[in-house]
Amino acid sequence: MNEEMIGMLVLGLLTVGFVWLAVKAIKRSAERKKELYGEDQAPAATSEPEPVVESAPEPEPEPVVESAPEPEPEPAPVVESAPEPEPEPAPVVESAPEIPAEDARLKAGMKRTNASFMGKLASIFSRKGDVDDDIMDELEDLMLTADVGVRLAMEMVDDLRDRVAAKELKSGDEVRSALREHIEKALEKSTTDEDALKKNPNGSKVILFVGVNGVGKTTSIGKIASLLKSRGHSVVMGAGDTFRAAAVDQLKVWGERTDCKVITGEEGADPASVIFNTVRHGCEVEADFILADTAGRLHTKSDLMEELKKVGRAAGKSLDGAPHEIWLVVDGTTGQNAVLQARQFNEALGLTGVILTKLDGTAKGGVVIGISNELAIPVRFVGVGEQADDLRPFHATSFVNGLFESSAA
Ligand SMILES: Nc1nc2c(ncn2[C@@H]2O[C@H](COP(=O)(O)OP(=O)(O)OP(=O)(O)O)[C@@H](O)[C@H]2O)c(=O)[nH]1
Ligand SMILES: [Mg+2]
Repeated sequence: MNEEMIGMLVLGLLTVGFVWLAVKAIKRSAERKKELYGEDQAPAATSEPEPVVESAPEPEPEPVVESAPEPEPEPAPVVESAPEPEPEPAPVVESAPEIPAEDARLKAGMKRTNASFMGKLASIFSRKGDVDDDIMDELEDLMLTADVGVRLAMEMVDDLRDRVAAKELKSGDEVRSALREHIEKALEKSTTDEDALKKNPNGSKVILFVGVNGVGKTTSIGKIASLLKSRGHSVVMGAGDTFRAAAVDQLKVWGERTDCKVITGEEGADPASVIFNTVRHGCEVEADFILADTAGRLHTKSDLMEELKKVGRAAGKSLDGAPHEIWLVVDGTTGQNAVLQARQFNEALGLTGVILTKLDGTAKGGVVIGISNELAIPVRFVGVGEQADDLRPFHATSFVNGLFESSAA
Protein backbone atom coordinates (compact mmCIF):
# COMPACT_ATOMS: atom_id res chain seq x y z
CA MET A 1 0.00 0.00 0.00
CA ASN A 2 1.57 3.25 -0.96
CA GLU A 3 1.06 6.57 0.60
CA GLU A 4 -1.45 7.52 -2.05
CA MET A 5 -3.77 4.72 -1.18
CA ILE A 6 -3.54 5.45 2.58
CA GLY A 7 -4.41 9.09 1.89
CA MET A 8 -7.46 8.10 -0.14
CA LEU A 9 -8.61 5.68 2.62
CA VAL A 10 -8.35 8.45 5.25
CA LEU A 11 -10.21 10.80 3.00
CA GLY A 12 -12.92 8.17 2.44
CA LEU A 13 -13.28 7.59 6.23
CA LEU A 14 -13.49 11.31 6.85
CA THR A 15 -16.19 11.70 4.14
CA VAL A 16 -18.28 8.84 5.65
CA GLY A 17 -17.92 10.40 9.11
CA PHE A 18 -18.92 13.73 7.79
CA VAL A 19 -21.99 12.31 6.03
CA TRP A 20 -23.02 10.44 9.21
CA LEU A 21 -22.72 13.63 11.25
CA ALA A 22 -24.69 15.53 8.62
CA VAL A 23 -27.53 12.95 8.59
CA LYS A 24 -27.68 12.98 12.39
CA ALA A 25 -27.87 16.76 12.42
CA ILE A 26 -30.73 16.73 9.86
CA LYS A 27 -32.61 14.12 11.92
CA ARG A 28 -32.28 16.21 15.10
CA SER A 29 -33.44 19.35 13.41
CA ALA A 30 -36.45 17.43 11.95
CA GLU A 31 -37.41 16.27 15.46
CA ARG A 32 -37.21 19.82 16.77
CA LYS A 33 -39.32 21.05 13.91
CA LYS A 34 -41.87 18.36 14.77
CA GLU A 35 -41.88 19.50 18.34
CA LEU A 36 -42.24 23.13 17.25
CA TYR A 37 -45.04 22.54 14.68
CA GLY A 38 -46.78 20.31 17.13
CA GLU A 39 -47.10 23.32 19.52
CA ASP A 40 -48.24 25.77 16.71
CA GLN A 41 -50.93 23.45 15.41
CA ALA A 42 -52.63 23.19 18.78
CA PRO A 43 -53.42 26.90 19.03
CA ALA A 44 -54.43 26.83 15.36
CA ALA A 45 -57.16 24.31 16.24
CA THR A 46 -58.41 26.37 19.18
CA SER A 47 -58.56 29.53 17.05
CA GLU A 48 -61.61 28.18 15.16
CA PRO A 49 -64.24 29.13 17.76
CA GLU A 50 -63.16 32.74 17.46
CA PRO A 51 -64.90 33.48 14.17
CA VAL A 52 -67.96 31.73 15.56
CA VAL A 53 -68.01 34.14 18.45
CA GLU A 54 -67.46 37.04 16.10
CA SER A 55 -70.14 36.04 13.61
CA ALA A 56 -72.77 35.30 16.24
CA PRO A 57 -73.29 38.82 17.54
CA GLU A 58 -72.79 40.43 14.14
CA PRO A 59 -75.87 39.83 12.09
CA GLU A 60 -78.78 39.59 14.46
CA PRO A 61 -78.68 42.19 17.20
CA GLU A 62 -77.70 45.03 14.90
CA PRO A 63 -80.67 45.00 12.56
CA VAL A 64 -82.95 44.77 15.58
CA VAL A 65 -81.44 47.93 17.01
CA GLU A 66 -81.64 49.65 13.63
CA SER A 67 -85.24 48.73 12.93
CA ALA A 68 -86.38 49.67 16.41
CA PRO A 69 -85.96 53.43 16.05
CA GLU A 70 -87.70 53.44 12.68
CA PRO A 71 -91.24 53.04 13.93
CA GLU A 72 -90.67 55.80 16.48
CA PRO A 73 -91.26 58.77 14.16
CA GLU A 74 -94.54 57.25 13.06
CA PRO A 75 -96.32 57.56 16.41
CA ALA A 76 -95.95 61.35 16.14
CA PRO A 77 -98.52 61.81 13.40
CA VAL A 78 -100.72 59.28 15.20
CA VAL A 79 -100.60 61.48 18.29
CA GLU A 80 -101.44 64.48 16.12
CA SER A 81 -104.39 62.85 14.51
CA ALA A 82 -105.57 61.39 17.80
CA PRO A 83 -107.05 64.63 19.16
CA GLU A 84 -108.96 65.18 15.93
CA PRO A 85 -111.58 62.52 16.41
CA GLU A 86 -112.08 63.69 20.00
CA PRO A 87 -114.26 66.71 19.27
CA GLU A 88 -116.53 64.56 17.12
CA PRO A 89 -117.87 62.29 19.84
CA ALA A 90 -118.85 65.41 21.78
CA PRO A 91 -121.88 66.29 19.64
CA VAL A 92 -123.04 62.67 19.92
CA VAL A 93 -122.93 62.88 23.70
CA GLU A 94 -124.45 66.35 23.57
CA SER A 95 -127.42 65.53 21.41
CA ALA A 96 -128.21 62.29 23.18
CA PRO A 97 -129.46 63.70 26.47
CA GLU A 98 -131.34 66.49 24.70
CA ILE A 99 -133.91 64.30 23.02
CA PRO A 100 -135.81 62.96 26.03
CA ALA A 101 -135.87 66.34 27.80
CA GLU A 102 -136.80 68.24 24.71
CA ASP A 103 -140.31 66.95 24.09
CA ALA A 104 -141.46 67.52 27.64
CA ARG A 105 -139.98 71.00 27.68
CA LEU A 106 -141.40 71.87 24.28
CA LYS A 107 -144.82 70.59 25.27
CA ALA A 108 -144.74 72.48 28.56
CA GLY A 109 -143.64 75.66 26.81
CA MET A 110 -146.25 75.31 24.11
CA LYS A 111 -149.18 74.73 26.48
CA ARG A 112 -150.82 78.03 25.65
CA THR A 113 -149.99 77.73 21.97
CA ASN A 114 -151.72 74.39 21.86
CA ALA A 115 -154.71 75.63 23.85
CA SER A 116 -155.26 78.43 21.36
CA PHE A 117 -154.86 76.38 18.22
CA MET A 118 -154.73 72.63 18.15
CA GLY A 119 -156.49 72.39 21.49
CA LYS A 120 -159.61 73.51 19.66
CA LEU A 121 -159.25 70.57 17.30
CA ALA A 122 -160.01 68.29 20.21
CA SER A 123 -163.37 69.91 20.81
CA ILE A 124 -164.19 69.84 17.08
CA PHE A 125 -163.43 66.17 16.67
CA SER A 126 -164.63 64.98 20.06
CA ARG A 127 -168.21 64.83 18.83
CA LYS A 128 -169.62 61.38 18.16
CA GLY A 129 -170.88 60.27 14.77
CA ASP A 130 -169.79 60.90 11.20
CA VAL A 131 -168.16 64.13 10.14
CA ASP A 132 -170.72 66.59 8.74
CA ASP A 133 -170.57 69.97 6.98
CA ASP A 134 -170.80 71.86 10.29
CA ILE A 135 -167.68 70.19 11.56
CA MET A 136 -165.83 70.93 8.31
CA ASP A 137 -166.90 74.60 8.49
CA GLU A 138 -165.55 74.83 12.04
CA LEU A 139 -162.31 73.24 10.94
CA GLU A 140 -162.02 75.75 8.11
CA ASP A 141 -162.50 78.68 10.53
CA LEU A 142 -159.91 77.24 12.89
CA MET A 143 -157.32 76.71 10.18
CA LEU A 144 -157.84 80.18 8.71
CA THR A 145 -157.09 81.74 12.10
CA ALA A 146 -154.19 79.45 12.95
CA ASP A 147 -151.49 81.54 11.22
CA VAL A 148 -150.88 78.71 8.78
CA GLY A 149 -151.57 81.09 5.91
CA VAL A 150 -154.85 81.38 4.01
CA ARG A 151 -153.74 79.56 0.89
CA LEU A 152 -152.28 76.57 2.69
CA ALA A 153 -155.22 76.43 5.12
CA MET A 154 -157.70 76.35 2.22
CA GLU A 155 -155.70 73.73 0.34
CA MET A 156 -155.72 71.47 3.37
CA VAL A 157 -159.39 71.94 4.22
CA ASP A 158 -160.53 71.58 0.58
CA ASP A 159 -158.68 68.28 0.31
CA LEU A 160 -160.26 67.02 3.54
CA ARG A 161 -163.75 68.11 2.38
CA ASP A 162 -163.31 66.22 -0.90
CA ARG A 163 -162.25 63.08 0.90
CA VAL A 164 -165.13 63.34 3.37
CA ALA A 165 -167.55 63.77 0.44
CA ALA A 166 -166.03 60.71 -1.25
CA LYS A 167 -166.57 58.79 2.02
CA GLU A 168 -162.85 58.11 2.18
CA LEU A 169 -162.80 59.87 5.56
CA LYS A 170 -165.77 59.30 7.87
CA SER A 171 -164.97 59.72 11.54
CA GLY A 172 -163.47 62.72 13.31
CA ASP A 173 -160.38 60.62 14.07
CA GLU A 174 -159.85 59.90 10.37
CA VAL A 175 -160.11 63.59 9.43
CA ARG A 176 -157.78 64.49 12.29
CA SER A 177 -155.18 61.94 11.08
CA ALA A 178 -155.47 63.23 7.52
CA LEU A 179 -154.96 66.81 8.77
CA ARG A 180 -151.91 65.66 10.71
CA GLU A 181 -150.47 64.17 7.50
CA HIS A 182 -150.99 67.48 5.71
CA ILE A 183 -149.15 69.37 8.47
CA GLU A 184 -146.31 66.84 8.55
CA LYS A 185 -145.93 67.20 4.79
CA ALA A 186 -145.74 71.00 5.07
CA LEU A 187 -143.15 70.73 7.84
CA GLU A 188 -141.05 68.21 5.92
CA LYS A 189 -139.75 71.10 3.82
CA SER A 190 -138.08 72.73 6.79
CA THR A 191 -136.85 69.52 8.34
CA THR A 192 -133.19 68.76 8.19
CA ASP A 193 -131.12 66.08 9.85
CA GLU A 194 -128.07 68.29 10.18
CA ASP A 195 -127.09 69.60 13.59
CA ALA A 196 -127.85 73.34 13.48
CA LEU A 197 -124.82 74.00 15.69
CA LYS A 198 -122.31 71.78 13.95
CA LYS A 199 -118.78 73.14 14.18
CA ASN A 200 -117.06 74.53 11.11
CA PRO A 201 -114.18 72.07 10.50
CA ASN A 202 -112.11 74.83 8.86
CA GLY A 203 -112.24 77.44 11.61
CA SER A 204 -114.72 79.69 13.35
CA LYS A 205 -118.39 79.54 12.43
CA VAL A 206 -120.10 82.89 12.10
CA ILE A 207 -123.86 83.14 12.64
CA LEU A 208 -125.61 86.44 11.91
CA PHE A 209 -128.95 87.10 13.66
CA VAL A 210 -131.48 89.31 11.94
CA GLY A 211 -135.11 90.25 12.39
CA VAL A 212 -137.57 93.01 13.17
CA ASN A 213 -137.60 94.86 16.51
CA GLY A 214 -138.22 93.02 19.73
CA VAL A 215 -138.60 89.53 18.28
CA GLY A 216 -135.94 88.02 20.57
CA LYS A 217 -132.66 88.22 18.60
CA THR A 218 -130.43 89.23 21.52
CA THR A 219 -132.15 86.80 23.90
CA SER A 220 -131.80 83.96 21.38
CA ILE A 221 -128.08 84.73 20.97
CA GLY A 222 -127.68 84.50 24.75
CA LYS A 223 -129.57 81.19 24.83
CA ILE A 224 -127.50 79.77 21.97
CA ALA A 225 -124.25 80.90 23.60
CA SER A 226 -125.35 79.11 26.76
CA LEU A 227 -126.13 75.94 24.78
CA LEU A 228 -122.80 76.10 22.94
CA LYS A 229 -120.84 76.61 26.16
CA SER A 230 -122.58 73.63 27.72
CA ARG A 231 -121.32 71.63 24.73
CA GLY A 232 -117.78 72.77 25.48
CA HIS A 233 -117.46 75.26 22.59
CA SER A 234 -115.79 78.66 22.77
CA VAL A 235 -117.99 81.59 21.76
CA VAL A 236 -117.43 85.26 20.91
CA MET A 237 -120.40 87.62 20.58
CA GLY A 238 -120.58 90.88 18.64
CA ALA A 239 -122.87 93.75 19.62
CA GLY A 240 -123.85 94.85 16.12
CA ASP A 241 -126.81 96.82 17.49
CA THR A 242 -125.01 100.12 17.99
CA PHE A 243 -128.15 102.26 17.94
CA ARG A 244 -129.00 101.80 21.60
CA ALA A 245 -126.58 101.60 24.54
CA ALA A 246 -129.13 99.35 26.26
CA ALA A 247 -128.83 96.81 23.45
CA VAL A 248 -125.07 96.56 24.02
CA ASP A 249 -125.59 96.22 27.78
CA GLN A 250 -128.18 93.51 27.22
CA LEU A 251 -125.68 91.44 25.22
CA LYS A 252 -122.96 92.13 27.80
CA VAL A 253 -125.20 90.66 30.50
CA TRP A 254 -125.56 87.50 28.41
CA GLY A 255 -121.78 87.55 27.94
CA GLU A 256 -121.26 87.57 31.71
CA ARG A 257 -123.89 84.90 32.26
CA THR A 258 -122.38 82.57 29.70
CA ASP A 259 -118.75 83.57 30.23
CA CYS A 260 -118.28 84.68 26.63
CA LYS A 261 -116.35 87.64 25.30
CA VAL A 262 -118.54 90.42 23.82
CA ILE A 263 -117.04 92.77 21.23
CA THR A 264 -118.65 96.19 21.26
CA GLY A 265 -118.22 99.53 19.48
CA GLU A 266 -119.03 103.12 20.33
CA GLU A 267 -122.71 104.02 20.42
CA GLY A 268 -123.72 104.97 16.90
CA ALA A 269 -120.69 103.28 15.35
CA ASP A 270 -121.02 101.56 12.00
CA PRO A 271 -122.44 98.09 12.82
CA ALA A 272 -120.42 96.64 9.92
CA SER A 273 -117.15 97.72 11.57
CA VAL A 274 -118.20 96.18 14.91
CA ILE A 275 -119.00 92.87 13.24
CA PHE A 276 -115.76 93.06 11.20
CA ASN A 277 -113.82 93.46 14.49
CA THR A 278 -115.87 90.74 16.17
CA VAL A 279 -115.08 88.20 13.46
CA ARG A 280 -111.42 89.20 13.40
CA HIS A 281 -111.13 88.81 17.17
CA GLY A 282 -113.06 85.52 17.09
CA CYS A 283 -110.62 84.17 14.48
CA GLU A 284 -107.61 85.38 16.46
CA VAL A 285 -108.71 83.53 19.59
CA GLU A 286 -109.86 80.59 17.44
CA ALA A 287 -113.41 80.75 18.76
CA ASP A 288 -115.60 77.86 17.64
CA PHE A 289 -118.60 80.15 17.18
CA ILE A 290 -119.02 83.86 16.54
CA LEU A 291 -122.55 85.13 17.17
CA ALA A 292 -123.33 88.50 15.61
CA ASP A 293 -126.26 90.54 16.92
CA THR A 294 -127.89 93.22 14.80
CA ALA A 295 -130.40 95.97 15.46
CA GLY A 296 -134.04 95.18 14.80
CA ARG A 297 -135.36 96.62 11.56
CA LEU A 298 -138.47 96.56 9.47
CA HIS A 299 -138.20 94.24 6.53
CA THR A 300 -139.90 96.93 4.45
CA LYS A 301 -137.14 99.54 4.96
CA SER A 302 -134.78 99.04 2.07
CA ASP A 303 -131.97 101.27 3.44
CA LEU A 304 -131.88 99.24 6.64
CA MET A 305 -131.89 96.02 4.68
CA GLU A 306 -128.95 97.36 2.64
CA GLU A 307 -127.11 98.10 5.89
CA LEU A 308 -127.66 94.49 6.92
CA LYS A 309 -126.13 93.28 3.66
CA LYS A 310 -123.10 95.46 4.42
CA VAL A 311 -122.78 93.84 7.86
CA GLY A 312 -122.76 90.45 6.13
CA ARG A 313 -120.07 91.59 3.68
CA ALA A 314 -117.95 92.95 6.57
CA ALA A 315 -118.04 89.53 8.24
CA GLY A 316 -116.89 88.02 4.93
CA LYS A 317 -113.98 90.45 4.70
CA SER A 318 -112.76 89.29 8.12
CA LEU A 319 -113.19 85.62 7.35
CA ASP A 320 -113.70 83.98 3.97
CA GLY A 321 -117.12 82.37 3.73
CA ALA A 322 -118.58 84.27 6.71
CA PRO A 323 -121.33 84.60 7.71
CA HIS A 324 -121.79 80.85 7.46
CA GLU A 325 -125.37 81.09 8.69
CA ILE A 326 -127.95 83.90 8.66
CA TRP A 327 -130.82 83.16 11.00
CA LEU A 328 -134.04 85.12 11.05
CA VAL A 329 -135.60 85.47 14.47
CA VAL A 330 -139.38 85.61 14.29
CA ASP A 331 -141.87 86.28 17.06
CA GLY A 332 -144.34 83.40 16.99
CA THR A 333 -147.16 85.64 18.19
CA THR A 334 -146.87 87.89 15.13
CA GLY A 335 -149.09 85.69 13.04
CA GLN A 336 -149.02 85.82 9.29
CA ASN A 337 -146.76 88.86 9.29
CA ALA A 338 -143.99 86.45 10.30
CA VAL A 339 -144.27 84.75 6.91
CA LEU A 340 -143.97 88.14 5.17
CA GLN A 341 -140.89 88.99 7.25
CA ALA A 342 -139.33 85.66 6.42
CA ARG A 343 -139.97 86.14 2.71
CA GLN A 344 -138.41 89.63 2.57
CA PHE A 345 -135.39 88.93 4.76
CA ASN A 346 -134.81 85.79 2.70
CA GLU A 347 -134.91 87.72 -0.57
CA ALA A 348 -132.43 90.29 0.77
CA LEU A 349 -129.96 88.03 2.56
CA GLY A 350 -130.57 84.39 1.72
CA LEU A 351 -131.57 82.96 5.08
CA THR A 352 -130.24 79.61 6.25
CA GLY A 353 -132.49 79.22 9.27
CA VAL A 354 -135.34 80.54 11.35
CA ILE A 355 -135.77 80.79 15.12
CA LEU A 356 -139.38 81.05 16.20
CA THR A 357 -139.66 82.69 19.62
CA LYS A 358 -142.39 83.19 22.20
CA LEU A 359 -144.19 79.94 21.52
CA ASP A 360 -144.84 79.97 25.27
CA GLY A 361 -147.03 82.99 24.69
CA THR A 362 -150.26 83.23 22.77
CA ALA A 363 -148.63 82.02 19.55
CA LYS A 364 -150.83 79.70 17.57
CA GLY A 365 -147.87 77.69 16.28
CA GLY A 366 -149.29 77.59 12.79
CA VAL A 367 -146.75 80.13 11.56
CA VAL A 368 -144.07 77.42 11.69
CA ILE A 369 -146.12 75.45 9.20
CA GLY A 370 -146.65 78.50 6.99
CA ILE A 371 -142.96 79.50 6.90
CA SER A 372 -141.87 75.95 6.28
CA ASN A 373 -144.40 75.36 3.51
CA GLU A 374 -143.82 78.64 1.72
CA LEU A 375 -140.08 79.21 2.10
CA ALA A 376 -138.66 75.78 2.95
CA ILE A 377 -136.14 77.40 5.29
CA PRO A 378 -135.13 75.10 8.15
CA VAL A 379 -136.64 76.08 11.49
CA ARG A 380 -133.60 75.68 13.76
CA PHE A 381 -134.95 76.45 17.23
CA VAL A 382 -138.09 77.52 19.00
CA GLY A 383 -138.10 79.82 22.01
CA VAL A 384 -140.41 78.84 24.84
CA GLY A 385 -139.44 81.35 27.54
CA GLU A 386 -136.95 84.00 28.57
CA GLN A 387 -134.40 81.87 30.39
CA ALA A 388 -131.16 80.47 28.99
CA ASP A 389 -132.51 76.96 28.56
CA ASP A 390 -135.83 78.08 27.06
CA LEU A 391 -134.64 77.36 23.55
CA ARG A 392 -135.44 74.00 22.06
CA PRO A 393 -134.09 72.51 18.84
CA PHE A 394 -136.96 72.25 16.39
CA HIS A 395 -137.93 68.76 15.33
CA ALA A 396 -140.97 68.58 13.11
CA THR A 397 -142.00 65.20 14.49
CA SER A 398 -141.89 66.23 18.14
CA PHE A 399 -143.60 69.50 17.27
CA VAL A 400 -146.48 67.68 15.54
CA ASN A 401 -146.60 65.07 18.32
CA GLY A 402 -146.81 67.88 20.86
CA LEU A 403 -149.69 69.51 19.00
CA PHE A 404 -151.73 66.40 18.30
CA GLU A 405 -151.17 64.64 21.59
CA SER A 406 -152.53 67.63 23.45
CA SER A 407 -155.44 68.00 21.03
CA ALA A 408 -156.35 64.38 21.67
CA ALA A 409 -156.40 64.92 25.42
N1 LIG B 1 -141.89 84.61 26.63
C1 LIG B 1 -140.82 84.75 25.85
N2 LIG B 1 -140.17 85.92 25.79
C2 LIG B 1 -139.10 86.02 24.97
C3 LIG B 1 -138.63 84.94 24.20
N3 LIG B 1 -137.55 85.36 23.50
C4 LIG B 1 -137.35 86.65 23.82
N4 LIG B 1 -138.27 87.06 24.71
C5 LIG B 1 -138.43 88.38 25.31
O1 LIG B 1 -138.74 89.29 24.28
C6 LIG B 1 -138.24 90.58 24.60
C7 LIG B 1 -137.40 91.10 23.43
O2 LIG B 1 -136.27 90.27 23.31
P1 LIG B 1 -134.90 90.78 22.69
O3 LIG B 1 -133.97 89.63 22.73
O4 LIG B 1 -134.46 92.04 23.32
O5 LIG B 1 -135.38 91.05 21.22
P2 LIG B 1 -134.51 91.72 20.06
O6 LIG B 1 -134.98 91.09 18.80
O7 LIG B 1 -133.07 91.62 20.35
O8 LIG B 1 -134.99 93.21 20.16
P3 LIG B 1 -134.32 94.50 19.44
O9 LIG B 1 -132.87 94.39 19.65
O10 LIG B 1 -134.92 95.64 20.14
O11 LIG B 1 -134.72 94.45 18.02
C8 LIG B 1 -137.43 90.42 25.87
O12 LIG B 1 -138.22 90.81 26.96
C9 LIG B 1 -137.19 88.92 25.94
O13 LIG B 1 -137.03 88.46 27.26
C10 LIG B 1 -139.37 83.69 24.27
O14 LIG B 1 -139.06 82.67 23.62
N5 LIG B 1 -140.44 83.66 25.12
MG1 LIG C 1 -131.58 93.07 20.45
